Amino acid sequence: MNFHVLTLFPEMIEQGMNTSIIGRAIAGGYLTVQAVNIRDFAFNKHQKVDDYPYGGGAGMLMQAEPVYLAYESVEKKIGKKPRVIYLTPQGRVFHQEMAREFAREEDLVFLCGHYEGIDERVLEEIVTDYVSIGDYVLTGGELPAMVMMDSISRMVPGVLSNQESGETESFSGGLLEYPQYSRPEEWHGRKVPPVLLSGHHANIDAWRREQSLMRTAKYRPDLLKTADITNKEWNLIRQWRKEWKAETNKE
Ligand code: 6GU
Repeated sequence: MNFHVLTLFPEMIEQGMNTSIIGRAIAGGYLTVQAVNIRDFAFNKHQKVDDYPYGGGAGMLMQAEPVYLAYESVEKKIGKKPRVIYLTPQGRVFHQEMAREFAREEDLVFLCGHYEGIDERVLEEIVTDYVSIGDYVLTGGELPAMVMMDSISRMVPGVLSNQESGETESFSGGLLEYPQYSRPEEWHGRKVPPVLLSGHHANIDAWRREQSLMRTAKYRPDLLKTADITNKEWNLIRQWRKEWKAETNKE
């Protein structure tokens, strides 16, 4: 996977993507991350890339031409038209399935906006996907681009070891992850659930499944609709809900 990031803050991308698992994947040749400085394509004396919006209004806009030339430098380099993701709160909200799908591309371009946005015409000409990372406003697209690159990377073959494998984690099977414990057996008076020390693997799997179901039902009930849940498990969830309701009525 080759990531190309069109940005006014290339250091932010370079600093942010060189640590931990992503850094290891870059060193191992599974990923490349190239930050393209849009300012390098501002062909005026002051390297200015922004201007006032026609019709008035607050703030400045990024101009079309430097963004286009930065994009074109990537297109020329890779010799094809890649998918171009524009990070914007107006986009589709990013989720795990999108990460899985983007991970199948050979090249991805991220376009990071700043100021009050980018001239609409260059967006119409180069952007293939408008993506948001959630319903809140950030000052620029760099953090969202890094969030997306992180989650896409871990879906790329070779980036995670078998040990770290993406598949048994939160959101696989559509449920939240079960709680985990390591040594010591007791900490601050809190004991590790005895079943985990039993060595009985079927019981451990059953306990973990139940914990996942319980957490999802409690904290993210919206996820239950699309998760793989048996009829027996639905009965269990209904039972818990009755109990939780009884508890809240007591308080
Ligand atoms: Cl992709 N960009 C900005 N500026 N703010 C956001 C966002 C993106 N996603 C959520 N908030």
